[in-house]
Amino acid sequence: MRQVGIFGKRKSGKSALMYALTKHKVNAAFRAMEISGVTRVMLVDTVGVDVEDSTAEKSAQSVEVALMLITDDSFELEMAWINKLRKAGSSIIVVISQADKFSDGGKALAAAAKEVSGLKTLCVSSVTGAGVVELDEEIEKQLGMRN
Ligand SMILES: Nc1nc2c(ncn2[C@@H]2O[C@H](COP(=O)(O)OP(=O)(O)OP(=O)(O)O)[C@@H](O)[C@H]2O)c(=O)[nH]1
Ligand SMILES: [Mg+2]
Repeated sequence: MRQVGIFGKRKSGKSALMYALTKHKVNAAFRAMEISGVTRVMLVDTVGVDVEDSTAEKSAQSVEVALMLITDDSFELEMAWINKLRKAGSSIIVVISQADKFSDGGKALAAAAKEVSGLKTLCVSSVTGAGVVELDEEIEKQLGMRN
């Protein structure tokens, strides 16, 4: 099955994002009566990239699209993982996670991350739901499921 992996440090919001994306997917599928959209792709939650022997290491080899979560401006470790994922052949989307915690909605951090990584960067909050639809659309775009 095609896999989309969720990567990030401990407590960066990986599991919450997985739940938010899944919930959005299921709701959208029921609206469209198109359940295939839910089952075609598997979302993979991983153990923090800052944990030794992280499951992220194994997942990095098999995901087609990787979401790399960033929550603050020290994202050197995330950048190292981005390079690793690139080498493994994954497309990568940078996610400013827990965006509701920033007074500017994560915009400044997103600009910095985009500058450094050169990658598509989106601000998402699993609590308010802000950015979830846009992220889902971007994932589908990277998977070639939409233009
Ligand atoms: N305000 C806010 N809090 C969030 C958001 N997403 C997650 N959290 C909180 O952040 C904490 C960690 O979230 P998790 O989703 O468990 O993070 P994780 O990356 O899966 O954590 P580990 O699996 O332990 O590495 C929890 O207390 C969540 O309630 C968000 O979008 N906004
Ligand atoms: Mg988790």
